[in-house]
Amino acid sequence: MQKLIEEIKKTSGDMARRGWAESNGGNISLRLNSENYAYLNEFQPKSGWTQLPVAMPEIAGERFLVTGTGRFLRNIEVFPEKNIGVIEIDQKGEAWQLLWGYEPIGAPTSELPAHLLSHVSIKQKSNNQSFAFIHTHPNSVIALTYAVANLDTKSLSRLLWQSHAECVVVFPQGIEFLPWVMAGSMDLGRATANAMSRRNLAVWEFHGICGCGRNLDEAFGRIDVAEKAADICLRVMAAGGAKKTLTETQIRAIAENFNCPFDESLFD
Ligand code: 2HA
Ligand code: ZN
Repeated sequence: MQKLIEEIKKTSGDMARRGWAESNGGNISLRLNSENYAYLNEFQPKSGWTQLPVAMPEIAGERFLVTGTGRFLRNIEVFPEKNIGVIEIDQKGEAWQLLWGYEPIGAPTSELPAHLLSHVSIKQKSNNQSFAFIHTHPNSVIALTYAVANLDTKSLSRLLWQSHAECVVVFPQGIEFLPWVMAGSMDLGRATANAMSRRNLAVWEFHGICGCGRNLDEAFGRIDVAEKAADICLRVMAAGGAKKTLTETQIRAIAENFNCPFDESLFD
């Protein structure tokens, strides 16, 4: 448990210092693997069962470390037990209860539908090897959703692949673009989980980005590279627009060189 707390402190502190997590913006969840169960088994549940908005039998019985609603990511380093909690899903995947955290009282992030539904997707697609999901508010990714007309998954993926040569290696499946939907809604949760079934990153128009990974470092790293590419892209636009760019042939060559099978359909 201490190791998990250290991991989430590192990630949340980095997110806050990068300016990705103003006020209570951004949230993190980590599906716990069985190594972490022993510690938590000693705890009495701290709450009754709260119904999930939809049944998720795929994650029945699973435990998640989740940041708290209304809590600030920048405070996790100082008071982890107030700002994060561990929830357990019941044996039918229909409800959650609190095992630890959110002191003195609290609940998981308002984006719980996006987190849990995405965990269903990433557990399946990774053959149970992916455990981390992050949602956050990085400036350049958000600004790009205002600055570029008619963004969609193809144009956004290509724009970022072209803006920074690392991108096709870090997110060869591209980045899903999700048109604006109300924060915290089931619609946003469903759309995000659907995106996570085929990609590791999804942009929420006018709002932020989500990323998944085997662990917090991988999820964070993917978002970090996408944000860097968005920042470069905006700087190029501010400098009068691209006079040249990485070509499709060069992007293909990079993907091949690093052995990254990428989503060809994004070049159609
Ligand atoms: O937790 O980021 O999208 C605050 C948010 C909602
Ligand atoms: Zn948000």
